[in-house]
Amino acid sequence: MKRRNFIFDIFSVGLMSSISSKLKANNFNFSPMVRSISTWKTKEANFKAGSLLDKGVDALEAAVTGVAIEEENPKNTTVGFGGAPDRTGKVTLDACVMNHLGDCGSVVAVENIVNVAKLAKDVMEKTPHVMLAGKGAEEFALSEGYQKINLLTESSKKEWEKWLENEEYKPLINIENHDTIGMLCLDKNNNISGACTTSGLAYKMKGRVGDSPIIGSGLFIDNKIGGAVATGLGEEVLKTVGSFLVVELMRQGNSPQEACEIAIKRIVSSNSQKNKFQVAYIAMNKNGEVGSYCIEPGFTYMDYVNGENKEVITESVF
Ligand code: SD4
Repeated sequence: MKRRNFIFDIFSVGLMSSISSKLKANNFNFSPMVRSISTWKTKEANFKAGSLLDKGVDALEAAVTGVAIEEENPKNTTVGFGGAPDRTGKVTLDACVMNHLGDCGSVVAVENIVNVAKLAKDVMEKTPHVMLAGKGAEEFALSEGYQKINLLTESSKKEWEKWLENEEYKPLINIENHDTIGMLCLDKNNNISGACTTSGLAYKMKGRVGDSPIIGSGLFIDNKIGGAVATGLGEEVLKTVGSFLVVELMRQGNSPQEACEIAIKRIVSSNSQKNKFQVAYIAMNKNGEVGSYCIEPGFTYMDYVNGENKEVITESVF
């Protein structure tokens, strides 16, 4: 190599690394931050995920470990163990996961297994399929060493028996009765992944499946753009493929906040029942910016960033 070229090479390498560290210092298109957001008052779960991200755990592992806290919490009657049953008294769970590579896994209408988000991850990683339903999902779980557990707690059973007296199905979903957990995590490698897990709507028809385990409705990730998760009346989220819509709106240049607002307003404008139900989205983009919007007041989400885990009140249409 000629001396001039050699000097030029050394100079250009030095210049590039100084530019790159300036970009990093200014946070320009580079996000060494970690962040975790999750639906409703899922404080402990979000803190768990956020602390794992801080330790360098990857986004999907952090999300699945975080949401497991709610799946195992008998007091959360919308997720996992202690979830409200369908109208025949059976607790059936739905969950899905999606990672930064665009791989996803899902389980629907699963009985007797607590950690269904992890099960969805196992479907993604250990089977040639994306979705397993009912008995097939349960058998797969048992073959993977999951424990068979009766998910109906005494208190959920009592509530269901009370419900049977009138059998009125009015899923007025809001803070009083809902805490399905959808979680989005951004890890140290600037990868986004997510998980969503629920027992669905209390006293739903046998066999009913909502948005939560449906990729694109309950959860969607595109690692080039960002991710979104939904909670609320699943039927309304399914009709607009809600989480996919939020991510596509971000792709078109909208901020996470703007994307959630447009997607929620689309549901409201095409719905004659308008304020009779709740739907909420939370979203995060590749730069770690977040947003959230809902139909009815009352929805909050957890936000872990820089070691701090805060509850954030979401603005609503009404
Ligand atoms: C469903 N979207 O099954 C879920 C319910 C939910 O908080 O989010 N509850 O329709």
